[in-house]
Amino acid sequence: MIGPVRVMGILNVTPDSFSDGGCFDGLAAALAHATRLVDEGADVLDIGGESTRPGAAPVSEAEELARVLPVIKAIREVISTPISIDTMKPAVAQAAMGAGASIWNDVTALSFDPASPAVAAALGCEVILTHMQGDPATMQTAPHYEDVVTEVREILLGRARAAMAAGVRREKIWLDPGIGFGKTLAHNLQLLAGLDRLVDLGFPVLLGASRKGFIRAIDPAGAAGDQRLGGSLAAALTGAAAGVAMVRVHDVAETVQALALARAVTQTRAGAMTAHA
Ligand code: HH2
Repeated sequence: MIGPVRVMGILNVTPDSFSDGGCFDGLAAALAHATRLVDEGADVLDIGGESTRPGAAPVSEAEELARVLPVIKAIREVISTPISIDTMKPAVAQAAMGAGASIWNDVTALSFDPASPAVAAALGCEVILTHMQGDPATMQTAPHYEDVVTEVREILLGRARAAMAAGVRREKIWLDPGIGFGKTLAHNLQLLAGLDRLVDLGFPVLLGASRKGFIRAIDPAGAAGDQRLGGSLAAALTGAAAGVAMVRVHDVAETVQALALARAVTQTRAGAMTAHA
């Protein structure tokens, strides 16, 4: 049975994002895009000011703050949907919470700065711990695992324990396998196939596969970034079937529709089975 899956809409405020960068860097455009994502059914808005695509260069704290804070403040004035801040820097997370965000989405799983777990605990916010091998600049060079599902599971469990040891409450923690973060196509497919083993840990799981490069690798037509809707929906449905609690996507309306259909079918099947019992 497919349960309810929340949808996190992506709002990048970076000039170099691989999928929609540069389009939404103006404040009015960012607000319009946020409004659209919410109208389409987004349950959370994920705002990021530093690209983490493979090979991306780091951004200074000041630059990241200048990109995200005005956007968070502007959205908070007119939209009540929860906001997550996609950052690895504790100071950015802290400022974002002050401006109205309530979730810290950290692709380094609170490991970029030794102070991160304690800052997350003090903020009392929800935290998304994402698995990444290496860092964005080099992570796709030669990713290696003996058993990617087991290793990602153990590393995330270790990061969750570190967060809890620093005072983050268990119910505030989300886990994310980090599709594309230091993974080959085979690793990404193994993680999608083994999502249930991550869900089994008992933390809510977030899946971020939308428009990622592995979809191009598997598409006979080699689809560009904004032509990966089919693969993105297939990944979201795979996650839903495995029990993930939220998917991080660019195409909110289409994802909401696909998830609703898949859920309705499993509910109908369950109803039919009850009727036959
Ligand atoms: N992927 C990206 C960024 N943030 N956060 C989580 N929790 N999980 C992910 O899989 C994830 C993430 C990369 O995707 P995108 O935002 O589209 O690109 P960019 O980093 O260039 O903004």
